[in-house]
Amino acid sequence: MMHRMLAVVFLAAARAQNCEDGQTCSPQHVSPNDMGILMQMKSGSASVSHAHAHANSSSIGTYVEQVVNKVTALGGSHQGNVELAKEEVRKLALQLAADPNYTVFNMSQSGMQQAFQRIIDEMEEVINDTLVSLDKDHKEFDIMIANIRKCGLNLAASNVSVTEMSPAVMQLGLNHDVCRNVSVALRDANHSAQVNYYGHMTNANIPDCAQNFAPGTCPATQDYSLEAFYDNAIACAASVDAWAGPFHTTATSLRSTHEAAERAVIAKYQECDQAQLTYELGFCTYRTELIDACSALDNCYSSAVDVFQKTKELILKSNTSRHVAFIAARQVQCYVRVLQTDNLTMAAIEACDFTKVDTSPLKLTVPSVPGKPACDVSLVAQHPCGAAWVAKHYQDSSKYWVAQKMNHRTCMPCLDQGGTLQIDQILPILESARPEEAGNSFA
Ligand SMILES: *[C@@H]1O[C@H](CO)[C@@H](O)[C@H](O)[C@H]1NC(C)=O
Ligand SMILES: *[C@@H]1O[C@H](CO)[C@@H](O)[C@H](O)[C@H]1NC(C)=O
Ligand SMILES: *[C@@H]1O[C@H](CO)[C@@H](O)[C@H](O)[C@H]1NC(C)=O
Ligand SMILES: *[C@@H]1O[C@H](CO)[C@@H](O)[C@H](O)[C@H]1NC(C)=O
Ligand SMILES: *[C@@H]1O[C@H](CO)[C@@H](O)[C@H](O)[C@H]1NC(C)=O
Ligand SMILES: *[C@@H]1O[C@H](CO)[C@@H](O)[C@H](O)[C@H]1NC(C)=O
Ligand SMILES: *[C@@H]1O[C@H](CO)[C@@H](O)[C@H](O)[C@H]1NC(C)=O
Ligand SMILES: *[C@@H]1O[C@H](CO)[C@@H](O)[C@H](O)[C@H]1NC(C)=O
Ligand SMILES: CC(=O)N[C@H]1CO[C@H](CO)[C@@H](O)[C@@H]1O
Repeated sequence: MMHRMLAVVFLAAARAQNCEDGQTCSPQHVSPNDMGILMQMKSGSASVSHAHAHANSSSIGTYVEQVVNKVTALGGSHQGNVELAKEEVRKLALQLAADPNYTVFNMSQSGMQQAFQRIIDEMEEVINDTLVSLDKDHKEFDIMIANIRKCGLNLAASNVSVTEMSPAVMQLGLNHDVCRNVSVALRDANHSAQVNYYGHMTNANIPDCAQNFAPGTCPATQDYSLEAFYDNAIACAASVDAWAGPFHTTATSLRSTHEAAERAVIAKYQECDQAQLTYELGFCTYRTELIDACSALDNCYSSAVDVFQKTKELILKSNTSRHVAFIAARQVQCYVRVLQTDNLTMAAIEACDFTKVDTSPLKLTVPSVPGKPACDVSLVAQHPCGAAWVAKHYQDSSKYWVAQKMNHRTCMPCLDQGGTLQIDQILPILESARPEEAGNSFA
């Protein structure tokens, strides 16, 4: 008796709940026919005759059958329908449980087992749909994470050094410094060779007597006899002869040494100017590649993350509706099993509560977004021929060749974004640069 009272209260509460939901208010939802059957069920007597019992059992059977047909029609993949189906079956279970006369109706013999099984199967399909959808969402996450990672792979495949200055470009800078270093010694060698050569020529030390030879003649002096004069001329010629050979040998040697030294230093300057140009072009090429690579990474990464975030929002919504459908489907199966097994106790009905449904198969694992790989354009913030770049690479007196006041050629600036030379960068450089073909000055 206690049991029954409880059940009736529970049923009322369930109906009130349905009305609040705005889904299944009893007046609209339970047809007049259903209500009639319900009335019959409720007015049925515990001590009915066999005939009566049979007749009322049939009525209960008809009612159950109607609900089951309705639920079968409501079943399927639509999640809202699963919720409605759940309400119908739950209500049926509650109504039957509330009626002590129900015991005269044996559900397991009602010939509705097939219909029950169909509902259970349909709910299994709904559940399978949610699991398939979960799997699809996990695969979607995998693809999106792979796409984000691909941005980093593209960057690595570009072979551009993105976290430190390109070693190849640094090597070009070193080549240039080494060349200028070597040119210091060649410049000094040329200077000494010229000093030696000019010194030899300006201090010729021609024997004094040679001054007495007028052009094309022997020296003519009235004081001497012709013989004495000739003897003097021959003696003078001997001293000039002794002087001229070594003078000539040394002079030609010093001259060719100086010429060789000058050729060598000129060749080295040209080589160093070329090394400088190669360095500047190499730097600018690297700069363009780095900027392009970092900007490609930015675009790739931000759009891949954007896709991830937007899709994640959809997936989270889908997660919520999956849970609703999954739980409702499991509850429908639970209520139907209560009916199927003639186990219409409140304990059995309450065991079908949504809180009792195990949703662990629906666990959605949201991956975390892989971080953006480093790509550092600040490595090329200073570049040819910005003042800071030139100061660091060509004007830093801690460099041997700079301290030795070796000049460099006019810096070739990088192309700007539009592909043109940045003339305003050249002008200040021109002033500090070595004028074309002018000799290097000494300290
Ligand atoms: C059960 O059936 C008996 C006899 O048919 C009837 O007297 C009684 O009121 C019924 N009980 C309910 C709760 O409908
Ligand atoms: C229902 O029918 C089954 C099978 O005939 C029987 O075992 C069971 O006791 C019956 N239950 C009731 C409540 O009559
Ligand atoms: C649901 O999935 C399980 C396992 O994936 C499978 O065995 C079963 O046949 C499926 N049921 C339906 C109704 O699709
Ligand atoms: C990157 O470097 C590797 C090995 O040094 C080379 O095999 C590959 O072709 C390079 N890729 C590009 C795009 O330059
Ligand atoms: C240039 O020469 C100086 C002095 O010999 C030396 O200390 C320095 O390492 C050299 N620099 C390079 C780049 O070779
Ligand atoms: C060689 O040295 C001399 C003397 O310092 C200088 O005048 C001349 O310009 C130098 N030659 C070159 C090519 O630098
Ligand atoms: C998926 O939905 C369930 C039920 O609303 C919730 O408990 C769970 O936290 C959600 N999962 C994620 C990853 O948000
Ligand atoms: C009936 O329901 C109760 C409560 O959930 C459960 O413990 C019992 O096993 C069920 N009996 C059958 C035959 O399903
Ligand atoms: C006792 C009782 O209410 N019996 C009912 C059983 O069902 C028939 C109709 O099928 C009614 O006429 C009886 O009154």
